[in-house]
Amino acid sequence: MRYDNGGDLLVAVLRELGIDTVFGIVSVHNLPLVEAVDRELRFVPVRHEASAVNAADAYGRARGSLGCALTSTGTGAGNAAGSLIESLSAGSSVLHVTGQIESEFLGSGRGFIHETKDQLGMLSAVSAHAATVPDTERAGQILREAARAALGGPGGTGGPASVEWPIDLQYAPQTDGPVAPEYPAVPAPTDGELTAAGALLASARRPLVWAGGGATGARGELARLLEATGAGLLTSNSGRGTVPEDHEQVIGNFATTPAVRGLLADADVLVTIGTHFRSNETADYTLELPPAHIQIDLDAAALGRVYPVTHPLHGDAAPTLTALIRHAAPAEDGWCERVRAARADVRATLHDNIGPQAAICDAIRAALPREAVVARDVTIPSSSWGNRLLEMYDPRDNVFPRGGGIGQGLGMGIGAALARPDAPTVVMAGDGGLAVHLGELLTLAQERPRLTLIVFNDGGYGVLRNMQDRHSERRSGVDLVTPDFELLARACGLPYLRIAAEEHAAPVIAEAVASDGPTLVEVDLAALGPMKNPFTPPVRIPVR
Ligand SMILES: Cc1ncc(C[n+]2csc(CCOP(=O)(O)OP(=O)(O)O)c2C)c(N)n1
Repeated sequence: MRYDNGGDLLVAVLRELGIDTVFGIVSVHNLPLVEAVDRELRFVPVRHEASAVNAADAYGRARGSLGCALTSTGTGAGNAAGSLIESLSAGSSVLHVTGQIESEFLGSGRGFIHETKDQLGMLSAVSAHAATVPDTERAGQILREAARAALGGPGGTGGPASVEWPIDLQYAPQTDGPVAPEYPAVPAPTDGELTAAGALLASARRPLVWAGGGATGARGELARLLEATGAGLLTSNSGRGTVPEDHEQVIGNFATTPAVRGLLADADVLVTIGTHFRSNETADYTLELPPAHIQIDLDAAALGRVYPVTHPLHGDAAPTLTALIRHAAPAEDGWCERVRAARADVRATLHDNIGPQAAICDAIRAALPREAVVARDVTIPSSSWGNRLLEMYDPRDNVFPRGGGIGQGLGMGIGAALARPDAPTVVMAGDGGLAVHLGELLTLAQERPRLTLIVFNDGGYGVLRNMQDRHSERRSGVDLVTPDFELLARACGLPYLRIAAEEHAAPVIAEAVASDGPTLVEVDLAALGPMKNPFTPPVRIPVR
């Protein structure tokens, strides 16, 4: 197959991948790519390359597939790096295509416009896969290999894949031939390992299950395991919604609460599936887990990395769970009731602790259809209740920066909203996180997706302010100037609504979510009133 230039070839590959929307910033070093995408698909001109990657990342997450970002050489590619780190941390699927200087001058250090030192090395450091297009015969192959690496697919764990493409080669006619995809073999536990783990599961009287992001491909199997055993399900933040969170055995992302610690202390078998046991989900790895531990993971390095494992099962979640379920037996009388009681307890306690913000949590869930994306920046309302109490029914709806970097929520929300135009999207952001990429308000105003942006305004970096108030003698770098959000919304041509009291929450959020375009909702936290206790993150501070 021949194409007039690289842009036409990129469009053909994106169509194969089912991608209809691409996020990026145009440049002299990606012009043929941007023009072809804009002509044939949808090109969304965001205002910062980091947001292009965030939007592409969330587009992929919200569809359970892959997103694409286009950036420029040098500073443009460098600007993308922070968000590529987020995708690397999440194992999410981003195809990042970036420019490069003319192939003739590559690596010559002449100071060619936008040239940078070892761009491929930089991309390799922040991507799961990175490659350079070397000529006009192999661009299609390089792009497809990158997409395959990003998607993970059988045997792979996925992540961002970057392709740099010299500008002279982008302009040149391309030839492209079909290349049979080569997938690594999918690992699977041995029959002996499965039999031993099955025997342990069959003996379990008080089982618990813990699901991470690696379980999201085994939704039905996980639900069947819960039904067959009566086990309670804990999840990491990434595993949320794998089984809908209104299922009465789903305790969810509450592992470190007193009620769940009690349950963990009494459980006799724990089955964990595709989870990292991140520091913030295990109280810096101090959370105690039952010693009898069946751990399923596609990544051999994850087995036993954080917690000891008695029965490691190296394999894909769905087939491994299917094999295990054959051995499942019901728990002892009363266990399932304890699980349900713990579920109710942790939710009621948190609902109470967050004070007036509970009205906002309830209003979001009441206004949204069951399947709608909630994209969250790193702000106190996310960390305290958005990541736990606000129910999720599908992992594709649960978009948040797993690496904890602020400023990514709005870009992610825009990507998700354009990926899923049939349902409204909500973004939760703090005034501090929003300020990082305030320019994306203009992308929002331009593209006008069905997106409600809720800005929790506390005049600065609240979470660090709370930490300093608790542990330090003075505040440093946390009290910030915030814009008048009403004026800002007006300047951007965005509708604006305000929540300054609990009773505003339901009508305001219902109105915003019902709109067929964007709305900026400001929550005036000073007017709304405090939570019962100031929120501080679960990080260790040495005694000073
Ligand atoms: C990229 C990045 N820079 C710095 C931080 C440190 N940090 C974590 S939360 C936070 C404050 C966020 O403020 P805001 O969005 O207003 O939310 P609030 O804490 O006030 O709820 C900062 C600076 C971070 N997580 N990521």
